[in-house]
Amino acid sequence: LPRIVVLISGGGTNLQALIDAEAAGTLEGTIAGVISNRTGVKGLDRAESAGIPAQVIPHRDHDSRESFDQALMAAIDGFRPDLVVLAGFMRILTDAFVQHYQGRLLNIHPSLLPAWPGLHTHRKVLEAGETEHGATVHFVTEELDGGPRIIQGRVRVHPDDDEDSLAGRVGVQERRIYPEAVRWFCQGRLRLVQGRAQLDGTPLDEPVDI
Ligand code: 3YE
Repeated sequence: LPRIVVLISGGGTNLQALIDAEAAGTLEGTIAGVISNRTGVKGLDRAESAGIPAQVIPHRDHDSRESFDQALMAAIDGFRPDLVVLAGFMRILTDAFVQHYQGRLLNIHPSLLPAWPGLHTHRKVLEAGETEHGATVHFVTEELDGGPRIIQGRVRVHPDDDEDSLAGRVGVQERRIYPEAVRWFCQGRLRLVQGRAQLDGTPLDEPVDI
């Protein structure tokens, strides 16, 4: 089975969705390790409960982004992954890191990219009066939240929504689309070819909408 390393910074709800998919036999890969840049987060308990080796690489132990990323790469490569999955991992990665895992590094972002890259997406969506919102899985490139998109899940914005209600509804979509994208990768159906995402050999000009 393809080996997956999951990077987290917090609660690990998307990690849990991947753990559940593996347990259900639908992931078609195995989570070989979990790495957090923060100690004491709930995602580490989720890994332990599932019997998955977990490690902490605190970014605060490093005085440069390059040094942290090199330590992170060494830890990740110790698990010999075929795929690295960012699941609520909150660090901007260096070009050297991104290039090392080119074509085997995925992220999930809580907006319908290319709309609303960066932080505080639910607040921005509400402030802009948008009626639609969602989540996107994409290949990671040097540009934050700018890599080729793979799959999106949409939600309607309700007139009485606040950031929390919106985050909850978007989270449901995240936990649906991330295991699906990881499954495609593990099946060998999802690839990055000449900087473009391909599913079943067909370039994805638009992400799959489910
Ligand atoms: N790095 C690159 N390209 C990408 N990291 C992520 C996606 C992605 C990536 O597509 N090159 C905002 C969080 C960014 C931020 O400024 N973070 C701080 C640290 C904040 C903290 O530690 O709490 C920083 O300096 O990195 C994953 C999502 C990153 C979100």
